[in-house]
Amino acid sequence: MAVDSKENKKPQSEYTAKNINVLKGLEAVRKRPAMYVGDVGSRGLHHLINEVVDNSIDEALAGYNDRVIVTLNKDGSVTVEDRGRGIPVDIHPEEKRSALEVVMTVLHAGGKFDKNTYKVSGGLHGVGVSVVNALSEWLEVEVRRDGKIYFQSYKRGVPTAPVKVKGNYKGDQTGTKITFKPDKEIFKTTKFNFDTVAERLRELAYLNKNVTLILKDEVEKQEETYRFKGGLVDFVKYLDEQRTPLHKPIYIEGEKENTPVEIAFEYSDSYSENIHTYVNNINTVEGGTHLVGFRTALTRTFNNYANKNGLIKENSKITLTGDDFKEGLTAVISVKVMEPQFEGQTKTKLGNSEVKSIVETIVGEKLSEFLEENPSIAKRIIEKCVRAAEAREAARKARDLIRRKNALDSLNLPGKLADCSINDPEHCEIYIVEGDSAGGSAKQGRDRRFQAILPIKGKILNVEKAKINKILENAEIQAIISAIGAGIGEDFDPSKSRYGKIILMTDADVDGSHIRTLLLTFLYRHMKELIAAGKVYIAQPPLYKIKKGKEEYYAYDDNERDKILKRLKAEIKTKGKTKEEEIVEVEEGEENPEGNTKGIIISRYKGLGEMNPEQLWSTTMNPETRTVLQVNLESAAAADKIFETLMGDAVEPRREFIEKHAKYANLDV
Ligand code: 0RA
Repeated sequence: MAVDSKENKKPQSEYTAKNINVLKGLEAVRKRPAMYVGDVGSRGLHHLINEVVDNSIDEALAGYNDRVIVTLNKDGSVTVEDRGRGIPVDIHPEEKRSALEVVMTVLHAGGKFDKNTYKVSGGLHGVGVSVVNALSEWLEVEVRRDGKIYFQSYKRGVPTAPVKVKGNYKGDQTGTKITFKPDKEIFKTTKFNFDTVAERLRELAYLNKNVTLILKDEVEKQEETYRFKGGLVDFVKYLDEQRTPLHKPIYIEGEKENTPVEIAFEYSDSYSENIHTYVNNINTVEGGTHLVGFRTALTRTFNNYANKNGLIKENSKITLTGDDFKEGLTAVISVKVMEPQFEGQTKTKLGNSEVKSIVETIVGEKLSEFLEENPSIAKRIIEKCVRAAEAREAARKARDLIRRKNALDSLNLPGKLADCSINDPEHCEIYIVEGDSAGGSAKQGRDRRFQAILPIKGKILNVEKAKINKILENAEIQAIISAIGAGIGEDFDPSKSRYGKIILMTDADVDGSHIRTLLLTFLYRHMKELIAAGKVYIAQPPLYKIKKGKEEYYAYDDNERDKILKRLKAEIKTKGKTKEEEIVEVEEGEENPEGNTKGIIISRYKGLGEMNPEQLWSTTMNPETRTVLQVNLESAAAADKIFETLMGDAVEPRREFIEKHAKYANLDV
């Protein structure tokens, strides 16, 4: 039975017009997929799953769904199955065809049905399942609703037939099941990564404590179930797994003006601050009004309590400022907003001004109550903040001392910086390069108009383990701060960055990746806004140069090397003069044993310094031909864990992490 049989009775012209609109919509998505899913690489690919899962979670937020199962199928497709109400199937009053078909084929149709839910309306989220459909080779949807199982399938977003009823189901379990195969004509890669999917599902499980999220991998035969009854409290414990907390997490929950607020936080013995904020399950990495409300209430409530209970000695000259409450704080803030406004460079900053006072009021009330009831925890936290205030004072002195020497100041650029000649930050980039010899090549190879080079000597300080005054005394770190020119600590102002791109260029070996991690840790802890604004990049130097006669090729990974080798060998063979065994592969520098010109010379770049300036320019620095990886904070919580794991004190988790990820690491053996 065709559910939308009415459609067939409609005048042909109107039906055709509808279809043309749908095709135009799909075409727009397929023409510029990056506008809808961010990019056509792995990130955009995984966004497809997130988009469908977000819809299932929206059903949970509306109170109708308690379980989502994501299955990575053997054929490369993905199934997302929920126990929500099921996508409506009745005839859509304006479109005059099944609402299911409309939701699946019309851009932005998904959210138009019921306004009274916490839907996502900005950024890359909430573009709708029709986008997933448009970017899939095929997609099948099955809806259980009103006792019937409805079905429709699509090819590249176009229905293959009207919605039909496949059968009936027993019981009263409604729901939606969507299976899609990402289109390889669109995506550069169509291989899903279990860990990437798992990370988002885990995050969603923390944020939605009533929902069970299950991830199944039919290829590798693995399965994970995420369900955290403690919600945000469990999230905070997880984030602080390797730190030593001063107390049990403090949990605050409340609702005002239809805006539910949920917060968990705790203080640990660490120096860094780790706050993760969410609006409607979206990670707002640039913060916003909810964060401001939280900080304001935190500072005021603790200060009031401390004064009232004589916890700050009157003669100590110490006033606790917002910064003193940051040290060692791990917090997760989750708010649900009906009509969120997202602002900022990456549209991940909450703009709704009313949310500040909502959060501020709820935290103010609930936290005062908590402190009254738990005086010993209150005392412990305040003592910690007083120590932070004292350290801040010491750091200020250290900074002033260094500043008197002008070492952090961009007016006094470091001697080894080769600056660019253009003055416009937007078009300028700085390469922070490992080692003087690579730095030298980079200086000669660069386009000096817009590329600056800052060579860094060896391993910079591990900021995860050092106090702020030690960090500021470090010469390499001083050079970076002064070259970037955006200040540090209380003076840090990302808009003052002298460069639009900060590109880290290190060797492709273990030391290089360690140095890169140290640099990233520093930027993440002290200049996070630059990362949030998408200004930090990682250069991708080639791993191999492959030479055949006068021809030269570069390979950026082993796969690419093998492809090039295969092609070159085939070329040599077809010329009929050489057998496979006669083709010699030698390392550059080694003598070619036979003096055989048919030989292929493979050189593995052990370090950037092995490349001459021209090679460095053409493979790694020329904007026309290079690849640079943009560092993002999409999974800031995960990044935080990784930095703590790799750079913190605990040894065992670091070993486990390295062992687990060793197969992905670029180990130079
Ligand atoms: C439109 C309206 C409603 C729900 C949905 C779409 C919906 C979409 C997806 C995608 C995956 N799972 C889904 N579940 C539901 C509201 C339903 C109603 O008003 O009954």
